[in-house]
Amino acid sequence: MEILENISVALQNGKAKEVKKLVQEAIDAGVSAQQILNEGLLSGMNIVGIRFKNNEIFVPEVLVSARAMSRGAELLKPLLAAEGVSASGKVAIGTVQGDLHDIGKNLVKMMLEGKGLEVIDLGTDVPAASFVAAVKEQGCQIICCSALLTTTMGAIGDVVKACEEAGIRDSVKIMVGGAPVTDAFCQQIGADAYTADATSAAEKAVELLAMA
Ligand code: B1M
Repeated sequence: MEILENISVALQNGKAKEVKKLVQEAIDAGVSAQQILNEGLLSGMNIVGIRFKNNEIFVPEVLVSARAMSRGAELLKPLLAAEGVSASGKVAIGTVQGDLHDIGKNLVKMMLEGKGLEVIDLGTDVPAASFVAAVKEQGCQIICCSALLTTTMGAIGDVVKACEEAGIRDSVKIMVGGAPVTDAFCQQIGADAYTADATSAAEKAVELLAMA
C-alpha cells in the first residue's frame, strides 16, 4: 500500500512531522493501526537497522528515525488500545542494565496498557535490584525485561537470579524479549516466557495473569 511505503520512507529519512502527518492520513483512510505499525513504522525501522549495521548511517541518523517512530506510534496508541481486551494486573517493564534501546520496550508498554494493565516503566539501563524493588514495593505480578544487545542479554539472567535471592521468584512471572533474545535463552536462564513482538507479549501477560 503506497501510504505505508511513504511512512516507511519518511521514517528512514527521520522526518518526524511527515511521519506523523502520513500516519494520520492512513488512520483517516481506514488502514488498521496494527498494519500501520507493522508495514509502515516497523518496516522502516528494520531498514534503518540494516543501514546502521552496514555503516551507511550512524547514531545521529538512527536517533532521528527513532524519534520519528515514536511520533507516529503516539498516534496509534489509543487505536491499538481500543482493539485490546480489558484485563487487570500490574507489570514492571524496563530495558536491562547496560542497554539504552527503548523503542521496542515502549511498544510493549503501549500494548500492555492497551490490554488494561497498569505498567510501571522503569526506563532503560535498569539494574536487577530495581526490578526486584518494583515487585516488593509496588506489587508488580509480572516483570518484562527487554534487551537489544547480545552483550546485555545476560543481564536478564541477573534479574531472574536477583528475584530468587530476594525470595520473590514464586510470586512473579518474568517475561523476556528483544531482538537477540530467543525461547531457548529464556529457558536457559529460567525465565517464564519469551515473546517475539509487542502484541504477543501483551497477550502472554494477560494469559499469565489469568493463570495466577
Ligand atoms: Co542500537 N544496535 N546500538 N541503537 N540499534 C542494534 C540493536 C543493532 C542490532 C544494530 C546493528 O548492528 N544492526 C546492534 C546490536 C548488535 C548486537 O548486539 N549483536 C546495535 C548496536 C551495536 C548499538 C550500539 C553498541 C552502537 C554503538 O554505539 N556503537 C549502541 C549501544 C547503546 C547501548 O544501549 N548501550 C546503540 C545505540 C543505538 C541508538 C541510541 C542510536 C538507537 C536507540 C534509540 C532508542 O531506542 N531510543 C539504536 C537503534 C534504534 C538500533 C536499531 C537500529 C533499531 C532498534 C529498534 O528500536 N528496533 C537496532 C537494529 C535493529 O534492531 N534492526 C540496533 C525497533 C523495535 C520496535 O524493535 O526493539 O526489537 P525491538 O522490539 C521488538 C521486539 O524485539 C519485541 O517487541 C518489539 C516490537 O514488536 N520486544 C519485546 C522488545 N523488547 C521486548 C520485551 C518483551 C517482549 C518483547 O518483554 C516481555
